[in-house]
Amino acid sequence: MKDLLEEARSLLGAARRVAFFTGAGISAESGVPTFRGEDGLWRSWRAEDLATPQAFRRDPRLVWEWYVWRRSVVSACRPNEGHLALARFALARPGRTAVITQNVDGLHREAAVRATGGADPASAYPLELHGSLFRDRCSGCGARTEALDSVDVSSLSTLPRCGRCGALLRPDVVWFGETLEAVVLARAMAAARAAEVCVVVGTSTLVYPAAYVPCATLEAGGAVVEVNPEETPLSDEAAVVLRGRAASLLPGLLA
Ligand code: BJW
Ligand code: ZN
Repeated sequence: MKDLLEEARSLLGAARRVAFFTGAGISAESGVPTFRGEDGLWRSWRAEDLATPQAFRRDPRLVWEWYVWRRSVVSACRPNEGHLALARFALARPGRTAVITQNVDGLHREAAVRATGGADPASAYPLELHGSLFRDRCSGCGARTEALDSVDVSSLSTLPRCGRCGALLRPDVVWFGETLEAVVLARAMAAARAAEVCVVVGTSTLVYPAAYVPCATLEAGGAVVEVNPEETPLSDEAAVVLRGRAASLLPGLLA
């Protein structure tokens, strides 16, 4: 492992531009559940019942109930040493580092704010491909708002509605069958193409089009470094695979 860590460090040292592509695994050690692991969310709930526009049309109360629970779980979680190491790396290389995440938990952003100690954290803010758990969006007109402090899920009539058009509000996340925000996806793909190294952390790389992000680095002649305790479909393509947990490995990799 020491040799592999050194190999990955030298790839990063030689790279002018670096992209990070992260998934649920980077937040696992903060206490945020992943989706597909042993204790993953999709082991206890069916994505079709909760994370599709059809599910929201069928039973918006049920979907809201699940997201209120998710918000309460994630609100109690703080960034771990992996998020913080990544944020420090990005802040030290403004304009040369892109943080691209599938996560909706806001922990990269919080890590950036913590790591600056008051200076401008923006260069370590992530591109959030799947939205944010802490924003709402109108299911009618699309207007976005900060997440409400509390949502009354006791009945359909108490669910939050848009102040502009009266349609139901929903969490501003990307469900299966929905398109990702085109500008955000385009910026992520451009950053991945421009990067000599893409560090892929804690994602099963099963969900598309997000999983095309590291492919863009590979197609442009760059290298992938994978940090994950388990094998993924991307592992064979990676120049270096670091088998282990993000919060343990990233501080050493990125110091
Ligand atoms: C650790 C660790 C530690 C553990 N340290 N690591 C092309 C091919 C095939 C299918 C499709 C395709 N194009 C589109 C599709 C369909 C679909 C899709 O991808 N399906 C596949 C699953 C088969 N995609 C979509 O529907 C997307 N939309 C779209 O394509 O629109 C165009 C279109 C429109 C209409 C019709 C047709 C096309 C949208 C996808 C939206 C995904 N949304 C979710 C929910 C977000 C909201 C919420 O959170 O509630 O996003 S699903 C869920 O999966 C979430 C995640 O962001 C995403 C990825 O999961 P992730 O992060 O990889 O987590 P896990 O759990 O899978 O993996 C964790 C990893 O961490 C594991 O590898 C562990 O080993 C590791 N780990 N501990 C480091 N400590
Ligand atoms: Zn509206």
